[in-house]
Order: sequence, then C-alpha cells, then structure tokens
Amino acid sequence: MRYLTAGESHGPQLTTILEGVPAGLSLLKEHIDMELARRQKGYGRGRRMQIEKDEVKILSGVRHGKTLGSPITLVVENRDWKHWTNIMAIEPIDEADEVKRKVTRPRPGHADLNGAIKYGHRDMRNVLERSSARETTVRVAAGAVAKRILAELGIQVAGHVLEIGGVRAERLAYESLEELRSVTEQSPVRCFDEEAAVKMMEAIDRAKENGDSIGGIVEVVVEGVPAGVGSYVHYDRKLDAKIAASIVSINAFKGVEFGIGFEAARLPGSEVHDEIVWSKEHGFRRRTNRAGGFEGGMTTGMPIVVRGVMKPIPTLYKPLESVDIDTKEPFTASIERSDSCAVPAASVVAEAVVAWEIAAAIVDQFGQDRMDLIKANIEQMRRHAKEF
Ligand code: EPS
Repeated sequence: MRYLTAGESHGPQLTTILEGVPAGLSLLKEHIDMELARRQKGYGRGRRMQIEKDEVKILSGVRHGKTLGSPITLVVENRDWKHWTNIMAIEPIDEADEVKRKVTRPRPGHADLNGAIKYGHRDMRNVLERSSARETTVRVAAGAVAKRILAELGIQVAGHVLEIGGVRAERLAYESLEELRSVTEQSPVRCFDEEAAVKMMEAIDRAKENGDSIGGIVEVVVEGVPAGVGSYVHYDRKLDAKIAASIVSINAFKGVEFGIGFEAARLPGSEVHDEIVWSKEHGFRRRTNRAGGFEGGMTTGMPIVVRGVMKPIPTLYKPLESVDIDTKEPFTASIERSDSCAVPAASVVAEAVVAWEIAAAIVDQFGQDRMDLIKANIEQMRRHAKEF
C-alpha cells in the first residue's frame, strides 16, 4: 500500500490517492470524517480552525460501502480558499498584485528559506503553501482507511499527549486502550492525566499571551498486532524503521523513540530487555514491554509503543531575527496567523501515520488483495504463534 498527497494550504483542496488498499473493506465517509474532526480539535489551535470544517469526498475506489481494490481518491476542500482565490490563482495574475503579496521574509524554523533556495522561488509563498501542516489533513484521511483495515483484524490504535511546554503527564497507567481513548477523547489537550491537562492549557495560554509557541511529546499505542510483522532480513523491511520515518515526516517532529527509548542509554541490559515467559493460554509473552513492541525490526506481539517529539510551531508573533531575501536587510517581525500549540492535533496525525505503516506491513505480509484472505491468514499466523 502506498499513497501520495497533493494540495496547497490555501488552494482549493487537498487530495490523496491510496494505492493497494485490499478489496472488500467496508469504508464509509463517516469513518474518515470522524478522524478529520478529531484532528481539528485541541486547545491552542488558531483562527484557521474556526474557518475549516474538514469533510471528505470519496471520489473513487469504493462502491456500495466496500473498497474495490482500485485506487481510492479522497478529497478535502479548503473553505479558506475563497479568501485566497487571487493570491492562489492557477492563472497568471496582475504583476503589481504579485509583487505586493510576495513573501520575502523567511521564518526561522520553517521550510521557507531552504525551500526557496532549492526550487529557486523568490516568493516564499510557493514554499510555505505546501510545507504547511494543513497537508496532514489528508494524511489523517489515509490513516482512517488504514485504521479500518486494522479494526477488521482486531487491532486497536490510540494516541495521546504526554507532555506540552515542559508540563509532563504523571498519571500514565490505564487499564485498557478503551479507557485511554475515552479519557483522552474528552480532554482538550488529549492527555490522560487530567491535572496535567489543566497545567498544559495554562502553559498554552501563557505562550499565546507572549506571542510564543510550545511543543511537546505524543505517544501512539497499538494493540493486537501478532508477533513477526516486519522483518530482520533487510533494512527496508524493518517495521520500526518505517514507523520512525513516518513519525519524523510529520511537520515539526524532530525525534522518535520506542518503549523506554532514550532511557535505554542510561540502564544496564538486565533492566532494558524484556524477559520471555510462556503459558499454554497465551503462548510466548514478555514480562515487561520496555522494547515497545519491537525486537529485530519485527513485532513481538506486545503493544507497540512509539513516541514523537514536536518542536514549537515556528510561526511566531514574537519576533526572531531573520533576513529579507530581496533586500538582504535583517528584520525581526513576521506576524502571521498561527496556532500557539498543535501537539493535541499532532497526536491524531501520529496515530494516522503509524496505523498506515502497520496496515501496509500487514497487507504486504498476509495476502495483499482481499480482506477475507488477509483475515484468514492473520488468524492462522496468530494460531501458529500461540502453538509454536
Ligand atoms: C499552518 C498555519 C495555520 C494553521 C495550519 C498550519 O494556517 P494558516 O496559515 O491558514 O493560518 O492553522 O493548520 C491547518 C490549516 C490545519 O488544518 O491543520 C502552517 O503554517 O503549517
């Protein structure tokens, strides 16, 4: 399975084409719209989210509520586009207008300057329109389809926020993914620890008052994936590596870890590796899950636990020093409409990209074309692992 996305932040629409989604998956517009709405929520979002109400149009690949095995086209319109028809026009516009609206002041931390140098753009709107995190809308749409595949195979995905602006969640233990999901779904910052959530919101308020932005850490947990998905035999078949790449590919993400992650650098091996136990009921299991569900690029059958760190959004009201690409004069003020914190929304994006990588690996490994065969094959694999 693979997908491409297209579309500018203030253009008419965002599009994704999904290739290789198996036939026979039940898929409704509501499944996707629900995920799009989750991504739009979250304390700390700016005015743009009051304009948009993201809704998908399924334009191919689905008939009578089931996937066909043919490419699936998903489209989400940008409501804001109607305010940008001249600036974002496909046709040439008046040169005076073009010069007047040119963006020549790169924001530190954004793709603006590197993108302009790379593609030779003198108007950095040509960069920022595509590098905008608006693009994550259709990545979430693609992830919603992946989640449908996983749900039919009894695999659950949940994302939540662990840290915002230096405020860490302390209450981390949950009984089930169901509990984690029901609590975080009600939380404006998608945090399981309700006391920390209040402090996170205060930190976001403070950042906003100061014209600043703050980042954080999100975690995605996936339960129900059988042991042995992915492979150790080649670098590009290691599933943890693919998941890591997908997390770092989310706008503003700078790092990723599995299980105890970077903490492993500070502990002896005896406190890092998970002891193996066996019972007739469950087959092989691990006593702990410090590895976060991966050993040797393959799933262990334990929950997959992956975290990503998001830097503060670089579009600031508070000025940072930069240089105008036309005049070469330094400047310090770059006022743009922005979110002060998008970490809660990013946790939904993280769920989507992780779900996509796992679904793609499963489809690849267990049958490819048809949901019924994939289901039968994965069941057989589960039995085989238990009886091993
Ligand atoms: C973004 C800037 C803001 C965000 C946007 C991402 O948009 P605008 O430039 O229109 O004010 O609201 O996020 C979304 C539109 C979205 O759907 O998440 C940026 O520069 O990355």
